[in-house]
Amino acid sequence: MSGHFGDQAPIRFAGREATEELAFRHYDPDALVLGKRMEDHLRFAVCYWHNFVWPGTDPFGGQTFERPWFGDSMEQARAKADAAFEMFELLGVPFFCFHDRDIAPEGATLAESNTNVRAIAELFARKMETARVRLLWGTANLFSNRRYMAGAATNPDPDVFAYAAAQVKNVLEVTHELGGANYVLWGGREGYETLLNTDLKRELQQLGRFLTLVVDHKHKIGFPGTILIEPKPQEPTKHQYDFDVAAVYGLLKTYGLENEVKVNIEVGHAVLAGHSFEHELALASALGILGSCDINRNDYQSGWDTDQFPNDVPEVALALYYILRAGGFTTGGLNFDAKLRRQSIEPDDLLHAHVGGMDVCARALKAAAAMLEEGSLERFVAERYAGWDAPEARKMLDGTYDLAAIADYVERAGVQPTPRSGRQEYLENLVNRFC
Ligand code: XLS
Ligand code: NI
Ligand code: NI
Repeated sequence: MSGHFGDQAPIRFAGREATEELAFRHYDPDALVLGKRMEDHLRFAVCYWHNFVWPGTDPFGGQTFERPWFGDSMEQARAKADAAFEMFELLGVPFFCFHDRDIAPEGATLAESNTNVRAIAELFARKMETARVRLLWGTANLFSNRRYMAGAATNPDPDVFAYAAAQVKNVLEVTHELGGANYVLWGGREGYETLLNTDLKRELQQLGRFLTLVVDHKHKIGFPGTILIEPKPQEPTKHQYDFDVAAVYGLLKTYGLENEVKVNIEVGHAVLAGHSFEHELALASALGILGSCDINRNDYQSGWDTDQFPNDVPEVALALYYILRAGGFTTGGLNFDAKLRRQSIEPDDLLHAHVGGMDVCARALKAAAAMLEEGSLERFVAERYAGWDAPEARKMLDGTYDLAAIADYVERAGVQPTPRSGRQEYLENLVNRFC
């Protein structure tokens, strides 16, 4: 059948020697890595918005993509769904993700918008009877419409809070009905531009209440998926309340939600926050809130969210190393929240982008698994902290010793710390042997 992607056949694993351009050279869904199928480790998802909605604009230029489904009618929304499912099948990805406003046009009222979303969700459900793609997560767009210019949950106007809550209720229910594995809340505009017009304390309380409402509703409808917050430090608002993993954890603790909500960590957002991706992953894992990832990268020279497809194997390998160490994904996965460059206007540019990204992640997975199996990295860290197994060291942590007892111990035992090398260069060389 000829569709948006012409007569392109489904893209298959053909190995390193593949001669066709559109083939997987490393991503072999059934290959076992650490005893688990590659597909089940990586849990790739394609995002609806950048691929099928974004017109290719930049701050200086308008639309560059000409997709037949661009427009505001339900007929175009259905054509868009056809193209999306065609691409999911060609790539063989196990998951996709969407915002309510990606899939269906906004109506004059919320009721009308919700009806549109539902109609397309029903179309998805019918397509999913035969397609193998599943829903990784759904989310509500609480940032594009001008009503949200001063935030959604953190808006000074309670009517906006109410509207956003009603919108989330609809998408959470649709996500549940489609068997979604997670529901994502990205802060969108939950932040502020200037303190001069902002009651920061009140806005944080509103945000806490909003999150609690979402979690309560999840339980009420019996949604078994995970609620995820996606941290981002700036863009769109100057000061975002969900700046990074640490800030989100603080919010969750404050509102007693640390066992209810996890994080969806995006590479580019981590970089914008002045962290590395693996820092955010390791911290989330240490705090018990590692949920899922948006695996698009940023340009290191540009100070904004450029949402590019991953293409740096060592960078992704380190990230996957920490994901594997955390036990891998349960409900989460790797979502390509990535967009083409605006000159890539051919339909098959979308395929090349995803195939490349999936192959990079597959190579990185193999490298990360090898690092873990070989074990030197883990051993080095374990040995570095081995002193803490000594009885006197334990007493300092378990409460046996107070400050005075520790001082006593230092005197009694003649404690004299000896500095040891952190061996960073040796460890970096070690990592490079696997990538
Ligand atoms: C924006 C975010 C957004 C979320 C979903 O920077 O990455 O795309 O992933 O709302
Ligand atoms: Ni982003
Ligand atoms: Ni994202």
